[in-house]
Amino acid sequence: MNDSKIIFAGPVGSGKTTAIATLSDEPPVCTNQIATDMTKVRKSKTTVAMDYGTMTLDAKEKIHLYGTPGQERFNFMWDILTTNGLGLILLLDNTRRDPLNDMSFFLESFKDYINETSIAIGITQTDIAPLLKMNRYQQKLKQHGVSSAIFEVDARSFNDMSQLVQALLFSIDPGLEYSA
Ligand SMILES: Nc1nc2c(ncn2[C@@H]2O[C@H](COP(=O)(O)OP(=O)(O)OP(=O)(O)O)[C@@H](O)[C@H]2O)c(=O)[nH]1
Ligand SMILES: [Mg+2]
Repeated sequence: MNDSKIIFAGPVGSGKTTAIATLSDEPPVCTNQIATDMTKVRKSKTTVAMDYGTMTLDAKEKIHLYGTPGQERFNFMWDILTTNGLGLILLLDNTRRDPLNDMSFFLESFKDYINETSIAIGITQTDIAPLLKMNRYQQKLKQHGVSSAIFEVDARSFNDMSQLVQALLFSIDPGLEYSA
């Protein structure tokens, strides 16, 4: 797999598939299947393997976007997809019961990858459930020893998602620029 890739992770319904569809230059590849379990309560379809899209960096270089399945039972894909790459975008769904706990879970699950690369965090669905105080997220990040940009985003918004990608790229190399 190409080195110029970004991984999207986060719980079911946090907007990973939507974000890749929003950002991708080409129609994305997705592996959404009808949900047959608890996931169904939240939405009808869920990713079972991965999402894939691309975007152009610096008018020349392509960045490959990979979305992971949110369901833990597909977590073998998390390891497969986090080989190499530039960094991780963690999407958290603010309507879930405990988004701070979700953040801890994913920081822990992707710990090695985050240590080797970089991370940026987007909190979605804040139009439905009001955002917890941002400093609660910052404190939790600190407890994990992680430094990350963190924004309220809507995965359906190109502007929001490209801001998040830019923050990730900036944390890797302030010279990298994404030409939206
Ligand atoms: N209201 C609102 N809806 C959002 C926002 N961000 C994403 N969505 C919607 O939330 C849903 C997210 O679904 P997906 O993109 O399939 O979520 P996912 O993270 O890929 O989920 P899994 O593949 O099951 O892990 C979609 O219906 C989006 O349109 C937001 O900020 N506000
Ligand atoms: Mg998905």
